[in-house]
Amino acid sequence: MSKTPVRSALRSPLLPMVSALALAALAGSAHALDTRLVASGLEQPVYATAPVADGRVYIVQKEGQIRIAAPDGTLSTFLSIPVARSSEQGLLGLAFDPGYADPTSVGYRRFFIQYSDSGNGDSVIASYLSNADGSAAVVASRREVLRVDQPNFGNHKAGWIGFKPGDANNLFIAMGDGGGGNDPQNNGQNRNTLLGKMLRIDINRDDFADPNVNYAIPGDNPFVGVAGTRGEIFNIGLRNPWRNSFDRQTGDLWIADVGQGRLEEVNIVPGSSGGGQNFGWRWREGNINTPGIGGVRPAGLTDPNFVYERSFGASITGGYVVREAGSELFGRYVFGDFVSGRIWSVAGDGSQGPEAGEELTELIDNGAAGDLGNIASFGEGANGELYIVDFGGKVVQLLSPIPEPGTWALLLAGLGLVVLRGRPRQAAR
Ligand SMILES: [Ca+2]
Ligand SMILES: [Ca+2]
Repeated sequence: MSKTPVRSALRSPLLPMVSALALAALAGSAHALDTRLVASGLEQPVYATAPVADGRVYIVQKEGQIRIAAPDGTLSTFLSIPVARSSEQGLLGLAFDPGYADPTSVGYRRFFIQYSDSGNGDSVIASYLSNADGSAAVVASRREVLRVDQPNFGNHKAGWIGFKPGDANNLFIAMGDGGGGNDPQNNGQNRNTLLGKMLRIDINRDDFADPNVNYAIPGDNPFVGVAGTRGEIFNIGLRNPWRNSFDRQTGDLWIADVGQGRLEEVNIVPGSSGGGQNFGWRWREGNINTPGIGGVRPAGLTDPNFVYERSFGASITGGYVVREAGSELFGRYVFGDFVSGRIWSVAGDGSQGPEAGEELTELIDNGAAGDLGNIASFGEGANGELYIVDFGGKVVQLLSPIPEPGTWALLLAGLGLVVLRGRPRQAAR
């Protein structure tokens, strides 16, 4: 595992003034990124978010619960529902309505989840309302929005849902290819199924008389009116886009698609794009023809922004472009890998893979919240705080990496030596 222990220190404008002694002291002590333990003792957490800046973090557990971590780490249960939970099934996604905290909004107190139906394993999007103080979901408020039939495989259920900044009407939904090796039903390229796609639906209108189907197809979706293509589709050719995010400053959609046997990949849909990209699965895995499947690269595919191979990890967990004010990682994309447990920051324009980025794993493990294991997800707070979700039962907040108090003391001691050693020369002039 490569290490970059002095990345913060090397950027300090003070360094040219500091003696070799102070530099050595700094390099020896800046081995951690500051972290805060949000909660521990969780059962298979897979997501974390905070819709309001009140100190509470909402954490999704795969087996069907949403827990609230209070500022002191105390846990309470916000929602508990039955879900199918074998393999990659479960309660997988959570998105608070952009109007959640606005009493004048149609989305006031509303949130959305994606989960696997406990009976037949279908992927279900449903909405709920919370109670007045946000401490518990109102179970009776449940409203089914969309249901996608799933084949009889337990894997590739994707799960992420989210809203694009500035667009309160349309919910984006990540759907995996339904599972199995090599996408046996070719769902990723089948435009008549919602599997293997990024979807975009209007949750404030209803095109369907069916009381259990409650959404509308946005008129500006890329395939509206195109024969043989479902209007809900925003992007095609995805395998298992487990964790994705919008850059809250640019509106870019970062899709992290889990690879099969060779390559993990990241794709960016620019904020200005109306969608319609074909990201290639199952013909393409990353930037190669899928071994055993692909022939000649089909025309019109969009290759990933970057890929990585098995020496880095085996299941990408997409993260966020950091937009927390004051963070030294501001503008960089932070993501990880579930299997290797490694975490990187790379350029915020998608031009770098992990080999060209900065590995943060060791720096985070050495922080106050301790070692992380399987990285299941990242999450973002109301002010852009970055959370890291450890599937083993922990959520950690990555604090803006500033030197620790002990580092500053050593740095100042080093500066003092410089000043003391400089004085006689000044006096001699
Ligand atoms: Ca309806
Ligand atoms: Ca692809």
